[in-house]
Amino acid sequence: MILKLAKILDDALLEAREVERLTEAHPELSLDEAYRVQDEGVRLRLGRGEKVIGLKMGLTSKAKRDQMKLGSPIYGVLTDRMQVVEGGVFELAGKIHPKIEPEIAFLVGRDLKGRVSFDEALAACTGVCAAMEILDSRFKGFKYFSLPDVVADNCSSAFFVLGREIHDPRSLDLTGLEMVLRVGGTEQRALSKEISGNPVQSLVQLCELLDARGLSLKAGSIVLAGAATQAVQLGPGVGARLVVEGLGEVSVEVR
Ligand code: OOG
Ligand code: MG
Repeated sequence: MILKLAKILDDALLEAREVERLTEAHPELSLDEAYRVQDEGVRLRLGRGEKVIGLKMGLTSKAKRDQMKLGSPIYGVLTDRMQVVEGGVFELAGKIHPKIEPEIAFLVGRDLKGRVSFDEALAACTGVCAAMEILDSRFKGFKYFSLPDVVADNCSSAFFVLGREIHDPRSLDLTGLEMVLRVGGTEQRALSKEISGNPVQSLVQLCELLDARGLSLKAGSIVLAGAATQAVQLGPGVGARLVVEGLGEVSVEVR
């Protein structure tokens, strides 16, 4: 069943097509099984030459948990093909119903195994930057799904873009940075503490989630800490630009 479900989502991704939530046909799908579907989906992508370059945390802010009506943090995988160049063009062609959201990303310089403290997580980070994640749920409507659905679907992840300025995470107070995301005429604002109280705490939570599955965070990983505000729908000709106080900006053009 795991491989079959992974194939359904992988085909949807390749064909840019919405599918029914997996729990419609498999209401018994557990969170553990959902992570195995995610693993299998990643394996299919590695088979096509993609490389894992990091992980993303999801639902680490109240704004996101409220938007998706889901309760707890989850993680997904980032591959090299998901990275959009900063200031580059994001093509809507071949996408389903993409949304963009404001994030903070960490560069992790050494392996983090087992459960880690806040200070251990911070000490392992070699850099922090502004980032945006582009979500593109493979599920119909991109409005409602359960935790196992979204975990199986690699937590809706599709693309991400990192700011060019890399800062030392120890040189900034990561709780009070103002984040302003402008998409077309809309504006989303939040302080960075909306992400897990402090985005470093998202790394602590990620290590906990990985450890529970017998996995660990690898040196060299990029980690998206989760969105500070709700995600915003992308449309043609609508640029997206995030400015994070102290970390600079990150933008994409949308066509
Ligand atoms: C789930 C992914 C959430 C975040 O930053 O909170 C996420 C979704 O909203 O579809 O990436
Ligand atoms: Mg996100």
